[in-house]
Amino acid sequence: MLSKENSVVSPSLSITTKWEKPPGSGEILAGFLAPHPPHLVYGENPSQNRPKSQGGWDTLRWGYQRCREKIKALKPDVILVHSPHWQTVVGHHFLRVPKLSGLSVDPIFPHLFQYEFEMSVDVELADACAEAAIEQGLLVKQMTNPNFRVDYGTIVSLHMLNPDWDIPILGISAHNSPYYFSHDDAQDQMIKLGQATRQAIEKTGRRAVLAASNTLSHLHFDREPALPEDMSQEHIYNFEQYQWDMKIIELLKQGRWDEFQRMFPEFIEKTAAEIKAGSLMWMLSAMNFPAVEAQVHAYGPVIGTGNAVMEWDLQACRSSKPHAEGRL
Ligand code: 2X7
Ligand code: FE2
Repeated sequence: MLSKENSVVSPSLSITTKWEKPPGSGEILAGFLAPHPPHLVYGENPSQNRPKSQGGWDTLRWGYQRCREKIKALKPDVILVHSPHWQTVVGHHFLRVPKLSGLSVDPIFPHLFQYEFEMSVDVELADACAEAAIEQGLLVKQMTNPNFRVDYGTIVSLHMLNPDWDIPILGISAHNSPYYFSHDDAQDQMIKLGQATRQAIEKTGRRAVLAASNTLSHLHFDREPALPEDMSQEHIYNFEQYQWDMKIIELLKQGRWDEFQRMFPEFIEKTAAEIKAGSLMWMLSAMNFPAVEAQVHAYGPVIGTGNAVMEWDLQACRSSKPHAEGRL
């Protein structure tokens, strides 16, 4: 357990931490590309969401169903999620309140998402991540406001992966300032944040699952059908966006990381891809750009955007090929 005087609240503190679990025993079990259109929760009709639907976006929801079963079987200690809709201008922030609850509303789609959330946060891991990120030279802050309203990106990905909410979580913000400066600088920061996350997971002995809360192509329609879940109206924005998504999914699936990194800026430019926010790069870096074939559980449009639900099963890979992990 972290003692109070050792907790990380500011990058300027120098910290010596003591952890409950033996160091070095933690590992990342799996990573998921877990897009967060609020439509998916709306389509599920969970008790926490006030608006009610007649379903919709089934292919994506079926894909998430398979991920849930996998996560249940893995029994992780924690699920970490990086969300583009928790935007922080000064530094990378970590949720650091043990219990959070409240109402989260999507500002663009309030008629689809008004969700009463309740979650347990792994604050020890938040401290370890902050400490490791500071060592990487990143600007970091801990989010300690007990009344903090968690963003819909964090909630949708987590709900779709674990609707029982019986696993502690750790939310990480999207520090968007680097994007104003340069694309390369921004993604370099996400690579460092990923490395720091991995170090913290190992150090604290956590068995962790990661979630990158990102849509791929992000051009979307500016009008909704009268019934948002009318699937006869739903399709990808245009053929070019679809082709881009397929190209990127293939590279991700096969772990062709050099090509992926080369294409990344053009993909963002041509499709306004939400991976610009860095969630996917953070997760790939935390997983050390694994030489593992990823599983595509689903691909589908939401109001024209391209969404893939994908899984990197590192644990299965470790048991079959102990040296296969880590290409970069
Ligand atoms: O935040 C989103 C998104 N990324 C994609 C589609 C629709 C709504 O919200
Ligand atoms: Fe989004």
